[in-house]
Amino acid sequence: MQTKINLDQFLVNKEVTLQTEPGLKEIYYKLEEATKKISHVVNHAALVGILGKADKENVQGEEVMKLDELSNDWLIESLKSSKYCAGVASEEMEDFISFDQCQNEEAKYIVLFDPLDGSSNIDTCSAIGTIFSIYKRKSKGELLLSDFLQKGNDILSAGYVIYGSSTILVYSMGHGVNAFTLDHKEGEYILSHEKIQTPTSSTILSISFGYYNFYEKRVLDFCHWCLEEDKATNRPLTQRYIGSMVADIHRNLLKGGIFLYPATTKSPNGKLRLQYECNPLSFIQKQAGGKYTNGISDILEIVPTELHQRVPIALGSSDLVDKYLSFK
Ligand code: P6P
Repeated sequence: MQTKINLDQFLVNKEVTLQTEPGLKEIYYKLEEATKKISHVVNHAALVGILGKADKENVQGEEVMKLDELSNDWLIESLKSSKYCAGVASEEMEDFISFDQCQNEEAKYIVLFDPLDGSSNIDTCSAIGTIFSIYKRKSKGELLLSDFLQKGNDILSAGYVIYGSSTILVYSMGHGVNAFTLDHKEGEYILSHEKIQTPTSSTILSISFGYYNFYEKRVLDFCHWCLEEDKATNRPLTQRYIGSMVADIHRNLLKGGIFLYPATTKSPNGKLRLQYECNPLSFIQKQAGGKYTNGISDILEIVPTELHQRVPIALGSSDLVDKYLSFK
């Protein structure tokens, strides 16, 4: 019987980054605290809805709020209580928030998150997720917008929590990718996947063909290549698209595959946000041996110009990303 290791024990005993950045342990404790609450309420979403309608209160004894607003508030509340966190930015909020402690020297970190990505899928019980990234602040004193506009290669740590048939926290601090499954009985994240490496090749293509008529030629050429029959290269690929990025990315991380949300004639920058989705998930891919691109260059090298900017993205198994990039 394998010895159970929880996330806190793993961070203290195995995460080398904590030797130079000890404050990250508390930041992760706060992320655990908030995402355990989110997991509970997401797993009872329908009940929350019913209770809210009948008694005007949800299972948490609070005024019913949309689950993504509730998740956003819980993440802010938890991170605000850490002396190491100077402030946060959320995909749900226009501007970043500075915490009272931001002037203190210990408040070295900032956290950006999408509190409940894919929340439109919650009423059909599809997997959704929280996506986060942690940077060291660059400024002294008051937090500045520039602190939140650092490129993805400056990420100190990033990850996501997928709320599906299990709740799994996947993270990296630049020394590989590890995943922890929430043991609801014990209320702990337990190590379940160590040193994840995404397969270099795969038979999974994740893209929405709803925009088929709005994609540029190279995207369609790649898709046609994926769907051609060629036994030697295991084609045609299988098409899997959930419409919840964390769910699509997590499946592909473990099984291999390529996920694309390209630019379209209607959305020339695509839909997905650089700071809240593309950078943290590309950071994870990089650590798991996968590849990631905006179709032209390294997403993690893009210097953001605004907090909510969008970028086209393709990421996953290196062979498939290389093939995609070979189409011009
Ligand atoms: P579409 C969810 O709204 C999301 O931000 C991602 O999680 C997901 O990959 C994408 O949008 C789905 O977008 O246009 O296919 O509905």
